[in-house]
Amino acid sequence: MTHAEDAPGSSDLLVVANRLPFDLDADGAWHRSPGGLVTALEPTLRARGGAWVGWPGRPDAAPEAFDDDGLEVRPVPITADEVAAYYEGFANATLWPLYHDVVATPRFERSWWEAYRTVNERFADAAAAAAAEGATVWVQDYQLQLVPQLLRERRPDLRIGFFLHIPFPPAELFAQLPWRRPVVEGLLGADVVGFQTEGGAQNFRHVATRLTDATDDDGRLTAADGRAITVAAHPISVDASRLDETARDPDTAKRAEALRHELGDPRTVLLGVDRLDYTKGIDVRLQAFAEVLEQGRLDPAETVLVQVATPSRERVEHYAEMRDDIELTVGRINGAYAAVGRPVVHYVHQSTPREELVAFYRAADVMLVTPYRDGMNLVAKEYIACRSDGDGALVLSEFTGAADELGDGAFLVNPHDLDGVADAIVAAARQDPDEARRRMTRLHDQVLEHDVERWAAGFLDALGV
Ligand code: GDG
Repeated sequence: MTHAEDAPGSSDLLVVANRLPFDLDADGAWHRSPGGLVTALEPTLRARGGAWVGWPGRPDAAPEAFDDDGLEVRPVPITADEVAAYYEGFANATLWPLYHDVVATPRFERSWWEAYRTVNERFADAAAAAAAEGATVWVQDYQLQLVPQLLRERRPDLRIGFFLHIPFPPAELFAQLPWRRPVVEGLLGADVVGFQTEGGAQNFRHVATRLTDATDDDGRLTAADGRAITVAAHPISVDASRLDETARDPDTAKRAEALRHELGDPRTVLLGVDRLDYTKGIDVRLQAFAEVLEQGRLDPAETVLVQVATPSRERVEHYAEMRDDIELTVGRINGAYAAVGRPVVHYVHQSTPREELVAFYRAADVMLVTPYRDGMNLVAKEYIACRSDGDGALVLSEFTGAADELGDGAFLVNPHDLDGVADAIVAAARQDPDEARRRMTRLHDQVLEHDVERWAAGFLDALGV
């Protein structure tokens, strides 16, 4: 590992994230894994000879750094034990449930915390080694909250930003964390700390002033050492113009039509697309749908719900349980309402190719996004970006970051209120077509304007890049 006394690296702009934009396979070959973050940041990083520091996704692998067309790729190795303790443990069984309103009970394990600290130190070492004198480093997400401070200790010359993709919880919940103070101090190592919503930013300011000597002056924190820290909302978005283009492609329209046909040409197609995660409220939308069918408000002979539930974190305890519950519910609904060969719920527990997902978005009359808590929820924005035709409707949980921006045009629901979700499903499925078009056109314009590129530019601007 390289420490501060070594010569600085050569990158002026670095992204530090748990994962690299490439996956390493068992044969040692790299495969691109293009997410929204990568799409948004790659052009800027390449233009500036930037670097990406992250884990290659394979335990115990320690591949060499390499250059990919102007982007320096710096792998950080993580052992299998650390994956279990740092990633599956502290990140996904402690922080994830704690930051999502304790929807599941967080586990507080001292050995997980130790591993989290060790791995955060390794990321900070790797970033410190790659950064040029005075470089800007943008650290991503809850897996790496200690990195800003650790990096500042190693390289006080750097400009450091941090963005949290998930919600930052209210002080009363955050206070449960036995390591609450070091986590806040970790984040306060940054010059700019960004959140998805103003609510998250407020929660953080509150926690920071309560747990440390930082003071808050109208959104600008001053840390105990006198440094000014900007804390603000930077709502993330999607690569809207590319989605819009794919959705407008005649092949997509054809595929969407074919999908509806394969579903039995129903009058109404409802759609859910989520990582199979207990925060996403897949259970509530299934229950609400079942009630709507039971009450005869939608006819099972002419309504279909497609739920794409992408496999996720299968080695984390709560996830396996939740999967069983959801699959049981799907079976029950089909048992009660489907005709032979005509399921009312189509459940896909597989990763779906991007183009196919866009065709699903185009085919769906109603998109169901019902998380109990979600930092932003990109699926809601992707659906809207794909609806340049002005059709479709969005049922959206008020507990998503997306609701802050899209609340006006969506059918907002409280996912804890089953009656309310059921009413919204029916209202969305049966809304007046002219009113529907007005709503969707407004939403589409909003998402196309506020896309992920704008998000990245806004954050980098706040960092002074
Ligand atoms: C975290 C925060 C925040 C899903 N299934 C498939 C697939 N997906 C894609 C979606 C979307 C992404 O995964 C999921 O993004 P979300 O925002 O909905 O949720 P998280 O994964 O929980 O993301 C969240 C986000 O970070 C960004 O800051 O919005 O609040 O929790 O892009 O399309 N993509 C493909 N096949 C699938 O089967 N190709």
